[in-house]
Amino acid sequence: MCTKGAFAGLQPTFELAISLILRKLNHKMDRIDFRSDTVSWPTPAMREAMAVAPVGDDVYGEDPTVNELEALAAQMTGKEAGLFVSSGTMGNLVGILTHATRGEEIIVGRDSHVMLWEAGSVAALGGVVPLALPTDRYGRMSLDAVESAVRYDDVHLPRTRLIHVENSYGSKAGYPIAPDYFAGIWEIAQRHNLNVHLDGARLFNAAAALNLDAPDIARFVDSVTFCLSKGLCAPVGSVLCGTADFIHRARRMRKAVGGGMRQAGILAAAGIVALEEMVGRLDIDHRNACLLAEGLSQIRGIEVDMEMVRTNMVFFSLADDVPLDAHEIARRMRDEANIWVGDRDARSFRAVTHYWIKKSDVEVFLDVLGSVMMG
Ligand code: TLP
Repeated sequence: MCTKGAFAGLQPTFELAISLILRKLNHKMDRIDFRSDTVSWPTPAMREAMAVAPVGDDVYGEDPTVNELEALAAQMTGKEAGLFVSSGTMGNLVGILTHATRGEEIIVGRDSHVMLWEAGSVAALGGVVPLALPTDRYGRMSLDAVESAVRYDDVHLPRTRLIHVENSYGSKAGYPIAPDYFAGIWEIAQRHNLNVHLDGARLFNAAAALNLDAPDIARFVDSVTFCLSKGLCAPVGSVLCGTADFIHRARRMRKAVGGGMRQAGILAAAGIVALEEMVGRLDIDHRNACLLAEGLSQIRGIEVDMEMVRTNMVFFSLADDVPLDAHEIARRMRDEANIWVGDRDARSFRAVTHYWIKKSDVEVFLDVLGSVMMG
């Protein structure tokens, strides 16, 4: 039976509530999770901002916190307007379907996130045809191949509408691609009257690694989506940015795919903290990734391509003479030391650094992997 007033007199202060939550979480923090930066938890400052955020109905455009986040995101990417979406996948889907419609074609790297990890959504839901090109070691399509892939006007052919690019490039160890590549893509797009969309899930990592500001990269694209919920630690969300007119149209597409949220200011509040407090510290994650890679290269049987370690990801693999497989190694690290690493396939791994991975965790990771490798 629910007794009225059972909690009377129990009025914890806000600080007490936050400290109780954090204490409750602490026992889980023993886990050291390198699988992705998506596993990063919201910071205490985010939880606090979420609790006090002013909210409204965002589908009516009346949530002040969402509006503030969208304006801040637009400013930080050098675009006119922003649109808060639930995920990077939704940002790409809404962005691409706002540019291109059924039967139109997008030119895209064949190992890009949108091709490999988004459930084929642009084709499945939007009827958009991907023309997938190979990429080089860093995630760049050849500019000649892009130019030749643009269709001429013929009733038999899909109409080319968009070039899709990514930075940092996830499947190439999160490599940060320098802006001259995007300038080249942009020139092709201008010549053929195409648009360019950037999957900048980790745009701020790329910019930090290149010692640039995000607009130095995003100026070469019509639209960009970046994630708040990866290295920036927010619990949910991405922002799609572009011209005011583009975002106006994208808002309708977001509604169509079920992405219209109501009192989303609760989530956007964490996003604002992410942009204000977390962008400037990404270099720390990059330094930890470097440290990790250097340590890995000292472990017998581990191979790591140091040139590719530029942001917060380290891809590494097992030498041919190592009898163990990557799944077994990952399982043992998890079971024996509560350290989680991504096993990409039977011979290779991905480790991603983020706010909740400290330098000392990198050292523990190296110790544990070293001993698992020895037997
Ligand atoms: N990437 C995730 C997994 O899906 C692989 C990860 O752990 O790295 N673009 C890029 C470049 C991404 O890496 C991701 C997520 C997304 C888009 C999608 O973001 P979400 O997961 O928010 O839909």
